[in-house]
Amino acid sequence: MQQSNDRKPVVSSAKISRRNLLAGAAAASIVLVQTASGKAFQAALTASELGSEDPTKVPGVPPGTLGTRSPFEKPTKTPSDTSSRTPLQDLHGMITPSDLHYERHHGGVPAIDPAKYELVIHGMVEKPMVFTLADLKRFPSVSRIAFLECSGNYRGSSDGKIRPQEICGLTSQSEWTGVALSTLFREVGVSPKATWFLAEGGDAAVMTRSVPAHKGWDDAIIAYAQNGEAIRPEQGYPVRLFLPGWEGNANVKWLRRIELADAPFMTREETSKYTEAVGGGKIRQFSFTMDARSIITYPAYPAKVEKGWIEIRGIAWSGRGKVTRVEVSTDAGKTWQHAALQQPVLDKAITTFRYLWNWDGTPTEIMSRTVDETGYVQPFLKQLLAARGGNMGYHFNPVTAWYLQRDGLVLFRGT
Ligand SMILES: Nc1nc2c(c(=O)[nH]1)N[C@H]1C(S)=C(S)[C@@H](COP(=O)(O)O)O[C@H]1N2
Ligand SMILES: [Mo]
Repeated sequence: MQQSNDRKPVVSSAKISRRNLLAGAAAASIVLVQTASGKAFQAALTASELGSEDPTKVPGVPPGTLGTRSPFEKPTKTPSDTSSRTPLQDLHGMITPSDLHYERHHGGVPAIDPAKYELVIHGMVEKPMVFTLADLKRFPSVSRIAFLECSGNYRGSSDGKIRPQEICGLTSQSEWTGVALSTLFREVGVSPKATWFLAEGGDAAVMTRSVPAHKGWDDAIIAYAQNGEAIRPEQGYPVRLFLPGWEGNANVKWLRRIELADAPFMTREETSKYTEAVGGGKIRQFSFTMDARSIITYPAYPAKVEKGWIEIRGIAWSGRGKVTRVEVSTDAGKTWQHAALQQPVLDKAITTFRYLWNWDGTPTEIMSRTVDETGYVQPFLKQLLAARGGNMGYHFNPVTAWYLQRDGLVLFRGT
């Protein structure tokens, strides 16, 4: 929908046409059969779409067994064989709807019966133990809102036609609930000499990672819930390891075993994968912390804007702690202004930001960068490449620039 009144923010390019509306009604018929009220809703929708019914003149749809997304709204992830990406440009606020949380799996999503689920904790402990899901739920619970991000979360494009979803949609945020790993460490009596633990998944990849024991004592969660309900199968049902601020890969899903030791295990995911060249012939290993990052999600490709007031919106996060500042530039990086941060700003969590800007219609580049509480400043791509000896790889968090063309189309620009 386009707006001609240039004192108001301009709304992005999606046009509401009769065709879109009909497609929406068709989607409704598929989705809504699951609910008792589905047929009624579909009928009401079709009628109002055709303009033959005034929704204030007919009874609405009765309550159902499951809520539904409006059939007019169709945010989707973009799946490949190995991952699927969150549509960052279609979302609002700090929580990712659970069905839009990104997915990354090395051997597909396993089907695990929660009644048969067991977590073994052994190795350098006083008393090796096996926990059922019910056992885990009896321990004191903790909840925390934090982001998760794959360390392979960067893509660029030469023609500029790439959305936030493709650039960095391998990040999402949920409220995670479970038992603190430190609670279980005390239960089994972890030896003070144990400095690492192995986390092993019960999927076809039997994915394993070594994690420093201090993270287990500090803030690791053995999570069984996400955004108020049981963790989704794609996120590790019934139980995953959640390591706030640390690279996605180490957050082992479908967790079935933890082994305490005094050295890392040197698994495939920390030797041949998930290591990165840092220049000077050196390779960095066990680079767990996700660096600070941000991206403007509006206006962003494929949005088209008009001159006048635009609320620049985006998300910012840091695995090192809280976001203290997001700076926005609307003149290709020459000058920077402070964006407003939505409160509360949480530790190791996605924060939304906004900056009101009056575009005079001259082509320009807009961009954002995060500064976190450690003083770390999100770098430009050329700085990252210089520091890494020209190598691309994991842990790429460059500033993303968007080019506003004269006609208002917004295109990706590398930095
Ligand atoms: N068991 C197991 N755990 C896993 C994976 C996997 O394939 N198997 N993928 C890892 C990777 S690479 C990432 S980025 C995150 C993705 O978590 P998500 O799918 O819940 O977003 O899980 C990690 N944990
Ligand atoms: Mo990942």
